[in-house]
Amino acid sequence: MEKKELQDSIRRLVKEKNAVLLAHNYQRAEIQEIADLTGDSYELSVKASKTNADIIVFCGVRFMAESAKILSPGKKVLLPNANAGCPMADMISAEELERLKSLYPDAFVVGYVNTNADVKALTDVCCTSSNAVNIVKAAPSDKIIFIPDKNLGSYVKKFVDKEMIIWNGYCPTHHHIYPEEINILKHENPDAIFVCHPECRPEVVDLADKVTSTSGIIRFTKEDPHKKFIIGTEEGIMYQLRKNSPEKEFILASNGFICPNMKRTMLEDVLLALEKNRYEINLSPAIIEKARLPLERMIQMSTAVVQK
Ligand code: CIZ
Ligand code: SF4
Repeated sequence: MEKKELQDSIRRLVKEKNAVLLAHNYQRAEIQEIADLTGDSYELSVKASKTNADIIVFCGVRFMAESAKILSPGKKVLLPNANAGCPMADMISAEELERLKSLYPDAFVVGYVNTNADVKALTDVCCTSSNAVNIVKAAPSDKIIFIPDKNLGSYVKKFVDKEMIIWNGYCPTHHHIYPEEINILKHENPDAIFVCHPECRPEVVDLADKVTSTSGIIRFTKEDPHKKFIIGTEEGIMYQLRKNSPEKEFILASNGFICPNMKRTMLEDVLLALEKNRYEINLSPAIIEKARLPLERMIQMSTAVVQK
């Protein structure tokens, strides 16, 4: 089938089955083009939970579809490509977190949303890349276990005066971008602003004019008066940037800035997901109940900080 034919068939089924089609900011352009909602994993999960759809089709990676299920236990949640995982989320298991917690029983556990559901269930609060600093500041302890991303953890550490025990996980896609590449691009484009994601290594983050989440990058580049931006995050975001700011120029920090897992989902997978109700996310009620608490606490704590 041609792209347009596939897209039309998907849209027809989305409607027929009362589904909502979500696409993460890193998905292929042809998927973002037909999504009902695009965004970062957390905002997509929250927005989908507020719809009256019976089915959530989450084009992203597994932990994201799990978060959607945690916030919408009554809905069927489908991950169109069962192999779309997140290597960073897989870098810490529930057993490893249990062991770490037993070494620091008085620490407060802050987990980046990029964690699997059974790990989330063992955290005290979740955070996103845009609220991580505020969540750690608001945590009711001066001792923090931060999982799983060491790069986001060391970024947060710069802004808080707390003891932080940071897990050694990282996103292979963001971690493999080096400061040398950025320096060359900055030299070639002295009029460009460098915007990057905090999952990048600290030497890259240090070169940034703005550090924020994917949705933060889309918002910032739209509002900022500059005309040219070097983009330090996954390639899929270029679709949103060009759509939101067609008059501006965006340069991807590296040609290799591609997450293979985010690119696994193809239009054919989305069509089959809707035709065959696959691949359904199944989590035990106990995990859903436990993993929901840190997500809810994140909302309470980020609101508390904003009001201060
Ligand atoms: O949680 C997300 O959506 C990720 C992985 C990135 C971001 O900053 O939006
Ligand atoms: Fe995981 Fe990195 Fe891919 Fe995001 S970009 S899904 S953090 S591996």
